[in-house]
Amino acid sequence: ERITKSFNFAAYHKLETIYEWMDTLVAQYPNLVSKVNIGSTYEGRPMYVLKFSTGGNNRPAIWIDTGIHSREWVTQATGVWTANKIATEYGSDSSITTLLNSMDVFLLILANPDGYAFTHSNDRMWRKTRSKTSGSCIGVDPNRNWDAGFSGPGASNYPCSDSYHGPFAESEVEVKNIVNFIKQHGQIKSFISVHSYSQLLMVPYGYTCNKPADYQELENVGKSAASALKSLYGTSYQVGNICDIIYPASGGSIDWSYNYGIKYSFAFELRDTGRYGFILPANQIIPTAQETWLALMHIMQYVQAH
Ligand code: ING
Ligand code: ZN
Repeated sequence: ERITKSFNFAAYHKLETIYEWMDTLVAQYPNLVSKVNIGSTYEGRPMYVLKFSTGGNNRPAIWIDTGIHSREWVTQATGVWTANKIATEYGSDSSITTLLNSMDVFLLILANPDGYAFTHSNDRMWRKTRSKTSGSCIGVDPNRNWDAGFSGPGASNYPCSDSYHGPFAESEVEVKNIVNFIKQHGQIKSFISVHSYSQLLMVPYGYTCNKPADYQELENVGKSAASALKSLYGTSYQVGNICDIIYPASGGSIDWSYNYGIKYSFAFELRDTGRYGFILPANQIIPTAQETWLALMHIMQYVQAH
């Protein structure tokens, strides 16, 4: 109890600290939170998904990942805050309670553990995995490596590029582990991937500017979620399809999840719009997480009702 209570949610933490904190959360809320090891990374680190469940048998579920790009530190920090929010307020917050009485939530806070460790040890601006393919450059962009328009527009063939798509789709074990988990689960109704920065709430597609069949519904949900987010601190988000709102980007996770059949596929770009960019001051972690929570909750409640 003491460890969870004394954890500083307003600071950026190393991988080991976050992994230890996850254990304290599971220990404190054993009937609600468990840890699922979905496989190991290229460098052999475990990938832990926090499962929030009040029972049932493979209930319909929400997937949320943060930190697939390791340098986007406010996303992993938001993941930690969000996990704590869900665990501590189940039973008192009526929207969390109602949600978890019919659905499960899976939260992968460190979607790129090797990259995250590297941002602490060597290069704060590292984005990719740490896999070795050919030549001297290291790493693949794990958000260009999914099997959706793979190697198309907005991805690089060049292994030294920050947007290198990799030698083949799902070449990155971190991506493959997530794909295996989602397929094996079979009941994921919403797939939400959290990036920073730019203050955007995006829906498919990135590999084409053609809009998906469900575009209008997704845009409407996104706009309502963005207005809920804005209600707290006035932070403005734009909402739209990846290709039009940011840039063409192939091999992205939410394009894969949408085409796989998970209709409610969204990607966030959290604060800010560039003043600090990836190096967002730690005093913005909690406000960012709090406002993002309102958007996440809006999406999750919509999914629950549909
Ligand atoms: N932006 C995302 C990127 O991978 C994105 C934008 C999201 C593209 C979802 C495709 C799918 O480039 C950042 N900041 O990483
Ligand atoms: Zn990113």
